[in-house]
Amino acid sequence: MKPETIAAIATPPGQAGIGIVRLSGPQALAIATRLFRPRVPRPGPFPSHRLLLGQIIAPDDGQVIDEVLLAYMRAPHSYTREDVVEINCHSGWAVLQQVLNLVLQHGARLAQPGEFTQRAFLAGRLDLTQAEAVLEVIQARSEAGLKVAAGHLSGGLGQTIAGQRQAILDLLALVEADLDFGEEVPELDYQGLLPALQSIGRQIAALGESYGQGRVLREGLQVVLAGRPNVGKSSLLNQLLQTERALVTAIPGTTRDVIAEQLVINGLPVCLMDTAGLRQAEDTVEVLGVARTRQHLARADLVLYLIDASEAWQPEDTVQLESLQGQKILLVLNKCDLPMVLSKDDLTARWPHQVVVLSALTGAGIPELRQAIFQAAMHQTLLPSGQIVTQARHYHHLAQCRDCLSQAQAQIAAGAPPELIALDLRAAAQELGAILGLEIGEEVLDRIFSQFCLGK
Ligand SMILES: Nc1nc2c(ncn2[C@@H]2O[C@H](COP(=O)(O)OP(=O)(O)OP(=O)(O)O)[C@@H](O)[C@H]2O)c(=O)[nH]1
Ligand SMILES: [Mg+2]
Repeated sequence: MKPETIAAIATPPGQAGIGIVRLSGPQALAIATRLFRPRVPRPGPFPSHRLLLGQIIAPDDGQVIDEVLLAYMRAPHSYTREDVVEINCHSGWAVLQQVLNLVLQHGARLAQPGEFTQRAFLAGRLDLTQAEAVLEVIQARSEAGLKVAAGHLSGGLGQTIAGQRQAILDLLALVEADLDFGEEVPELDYQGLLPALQSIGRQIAALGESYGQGRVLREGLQVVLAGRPNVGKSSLLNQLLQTERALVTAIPGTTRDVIAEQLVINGLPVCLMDTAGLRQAEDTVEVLGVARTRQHLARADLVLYLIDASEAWQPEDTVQLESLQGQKILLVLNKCDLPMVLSKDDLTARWPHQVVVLSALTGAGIPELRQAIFQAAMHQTLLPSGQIVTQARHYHHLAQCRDCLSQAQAQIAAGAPPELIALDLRAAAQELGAILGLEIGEEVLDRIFSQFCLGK
């Protein structure tokens, strides 16, 4: 069966200079030539990879819908490897909708979200990591995130994974040869496979571990401002954002709800959350506020714990800090513009956390804080391959692969039958294959591509 021709508006809704209606499939050119009248008619076949000026005209009544630039990309030299037509219209709701309706009336059907990219994947133009990277590029919220996404799009991660998969398959081939032709080939030294297996296992584990950093690049670092009331959390939020976003008063318990704002530090996306001061709350609203603070603290990638430098150390801070054990904490010694009762040394002597001294009021120490936040996010050194995993799906398969490889090593060490070793190696290779989109179910593919926008 011939594939259907799909069409969608590929640009976001709203008024703008240009909006694009995109078609892909065997009927794309036939539909376009029925609706498009070029300014300069040319004999011969429709030129590929050229922008042509002309009009979109409704064939029924001859009404001119818009003046457009049309590009035809002949298969297989297109995004989907099918015939693709892009009609660059003026971007307004009515124009784009009318052009799309005409296209649909003349034989195309409306594309599902992500269906263009899905076709590119199914045609083998992209592996699944690259197809997923298309969405990652679109959604990137920072320079650093975009850089990683662009690397994935150009196939870097896919190649790394494919290389590891091939290494596992090579080992599997040795084991299978031993199983099938045991008598005819020299005996396989199973212990001799261990160093190679360990090396692959280490690389897979390192790739999996990069997900911590990858998730931050993709979703942003979740930073929570915490501390007793009145220590200057809201003031610090405002100072970092350079706006008067949160209310600041000298009354303890001013902030009740969590205020979340985005900022970018050295290209790193950060979600900064101001919270209600931690104390034995007095009224219902404050009790709810403190409970909410605790929820956000539990999910934080980094806690900025503020302490008022103009006051003596409060036992409550000891309690709060101890309750945050196991979390990544930066101690912020605020109000350094006032006579300081507490010093940086007092804190470093007592706590294992990094200390930044600043004034949320004057802005002194803010560059140092920004740097410390960035360093905290980038604590992991990049892998030699420079690859970072940003998708939970990839992380999951890498973890499974790593377990299969460990299992294979354990089997070899225990002198288990080769059939069992082969089983583990095959499973490990399958996990990496799933990342690349090999041997993967339609349901999983649909789920991946349904996250895309229409027209991509
Ligand atoms: N001198 C000085 N005062 C500050 C500084 N930071 C905050 N303050 C003052 O401290 C008081 C409390 O500041 P907030 O930012 O509202 O403190 P908070 O931690 O958000 O307080 P809650 O919302 O009640 O938990 C205000 O009067 C601020 O002006 C600082 O660096 N220096
Ligand atoms: Mg506040």
